[in-house]
Amino acid sequence: MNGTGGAITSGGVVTSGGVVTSGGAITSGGVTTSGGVITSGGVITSGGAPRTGGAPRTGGAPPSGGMVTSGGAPSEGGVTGQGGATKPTVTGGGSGHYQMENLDRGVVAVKVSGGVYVGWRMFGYEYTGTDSDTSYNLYKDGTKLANVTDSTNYLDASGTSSSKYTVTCVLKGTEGPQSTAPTVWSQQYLSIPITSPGGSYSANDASPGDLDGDGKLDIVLKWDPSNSKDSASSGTTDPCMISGITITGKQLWTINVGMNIRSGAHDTQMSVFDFDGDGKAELAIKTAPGTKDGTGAFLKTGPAAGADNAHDYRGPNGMALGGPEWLTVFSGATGAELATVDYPIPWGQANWGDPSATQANRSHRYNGGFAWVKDGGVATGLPSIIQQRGYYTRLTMSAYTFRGGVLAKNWVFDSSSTPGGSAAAGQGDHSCMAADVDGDGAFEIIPGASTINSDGTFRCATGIGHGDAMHVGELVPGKGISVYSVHETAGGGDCHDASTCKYYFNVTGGGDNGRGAADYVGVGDETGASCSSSHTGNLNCGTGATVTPNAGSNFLIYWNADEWRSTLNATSLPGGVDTSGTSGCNGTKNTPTLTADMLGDWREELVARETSNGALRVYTTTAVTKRRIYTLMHDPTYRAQVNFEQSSYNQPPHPGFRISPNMDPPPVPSLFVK
Ligand SMILES: [Ca+2]
Ligand SMILES: [Ca+2]
Ligand SMILES: [Ca+2]
Ligand SMILES: [Ca+2]
Repeated sequence: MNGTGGAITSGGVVTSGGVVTSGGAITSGGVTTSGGVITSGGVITSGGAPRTGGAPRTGGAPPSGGMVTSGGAPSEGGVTGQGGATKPTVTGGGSGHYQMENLDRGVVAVKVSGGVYVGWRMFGYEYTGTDSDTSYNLYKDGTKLANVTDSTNYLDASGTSSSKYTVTCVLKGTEGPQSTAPTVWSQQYLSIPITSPGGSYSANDASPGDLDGDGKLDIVLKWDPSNSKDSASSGTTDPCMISGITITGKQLWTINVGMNIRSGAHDTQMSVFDFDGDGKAELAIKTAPGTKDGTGAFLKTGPAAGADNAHDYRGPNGMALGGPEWLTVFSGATGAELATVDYPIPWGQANWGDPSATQANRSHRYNGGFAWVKDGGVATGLPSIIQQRGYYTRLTMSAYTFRGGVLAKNWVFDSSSTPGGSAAAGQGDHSCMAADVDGDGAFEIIPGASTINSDGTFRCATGIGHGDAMHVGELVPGKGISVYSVHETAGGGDCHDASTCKYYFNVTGGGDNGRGAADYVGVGDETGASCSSSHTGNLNCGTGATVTPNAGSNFLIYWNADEWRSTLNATSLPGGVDTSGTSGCNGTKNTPTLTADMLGDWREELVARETSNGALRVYTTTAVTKRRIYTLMHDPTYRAQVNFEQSSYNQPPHPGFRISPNMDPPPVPSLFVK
């Protein structure tokens, strides 16, 4: 029910006053008894987020003003200047700003030639900034083996393949609960069996999330048919399929995206995170008539109700033109449709830069992920689904929330209509990333040569135009978030400040520069990361001076005992780790299925597909390190970028702080987990 006053029992919108018993949104005044959003005034009795004022009785996060009558704790090291920033009562840990994942200890044990390597997670809220506050007790077969103070890994020289390792955290003298004990791996990877949805399909990109709420990160896997197409090419494809698979190998569901959305790197972009804060991740993607959810049913909510699911909307080049376009949130646990709304920006008319005869290439260019952007202009620390359409000319970016069962527009940026936004037209790459570029507790969105503010307004653009590859992180020490991008038309590449779009260096010429990477990868100068590409060589990201360390042009992985990051092509791990039987993805791009801190200590795991597509393998390092960092999945910048990693031309995630041998202590992350 929509309108003034009134009551809705679930979902829906009331524009003023009224009562919502679950989910739903009231734009002013009113009461919601659980979940829901009130944009001004009003009362929420549990959960929910009133945008200004308002009084959630338990839990809830009043982002400005307001009060919490029970539970709640002032954020620590989080947002200042918002006034009254408080956070929900949490049982899982942390009392800070960002809603993050309640992960388990992630203990891995691997049989190695010198015994058993054991690694585990430090949670973000176990790090106070004072190293001596936190240590870990490692137990073997129930007996304490060691108190580990300088790292979160250990080599047990007397370990055997039947040893059982558990870990506790000792925080300011208090020992916490025991972790569960993993089975010791007999090789350097965990094998996860997967089932192809058909003979022509290969396992493609993946994004992690805790689908079943047990604290273990699971995998949302995109399946690519052999006839998938780049958006610049004509022709029909078999449908894109997406599977949910637990890390223990349980096949949860498969979604069939259907004939009206083509298969290709630029089409289906997977937003994966716990959007409603119930402890389980959801998946959000663009959908259309013909999409079947993970239960095998056609979509049926919102605009999908009564749709003609047999209708073929594809035009002469194989891409849908003018048919219904939707955004759907699916349950990560069951694959079931939870909510469907119209896609934020429809295909529409000839304003994408496409020639009128085809009308599809540039309008069917998408990116997607999630970020903690502002809600109603306020940094709530709550996640939004991010979906981008267009970047060659018209560039649009949309933020949607899914809370209390309601999928709702947060904001939409459109270079064609947002005030000042025309400067972002054409300023996007074949990827998208997110980071808080101004330290106000809300993420800006970085499509490439432009930055969109966390409230959906325009922030800045370099004007250099489109490029194929982009890296976003602390590439210049002490200077916050910077962006390295290679250039297509302009040639060369640049590194610029993500907050102001001012160049640290800008090199042009030499034609289309299709690949590039940036990070601290090797012995030498730590005054800047290496911004590398085959066209420009290796340049100090802060000065543009030629340097020696080569960051390559593909992926990167934290793997070694020291803090330098390693280059990663396809599935070729550093140090000659045997990855035979695995393959990269996406043709000449040759990207891994996924790199992320999935298990063990802060260093990254490689998730690789077996060439046969019969399994995914999760490789973990066994190089003992003396460096302790909390799990990178509790660094907000890294966590958001892990989700954007799968988008279009995959790019590796970067943390929000510099990791290299002479690094500063990591920042204390401000987070809470359910
Ligand atoms: Ca799980
Ligand atoms: Ca959820
Ligand atoms: Ca910000
Ligand atoms: Ca790890």
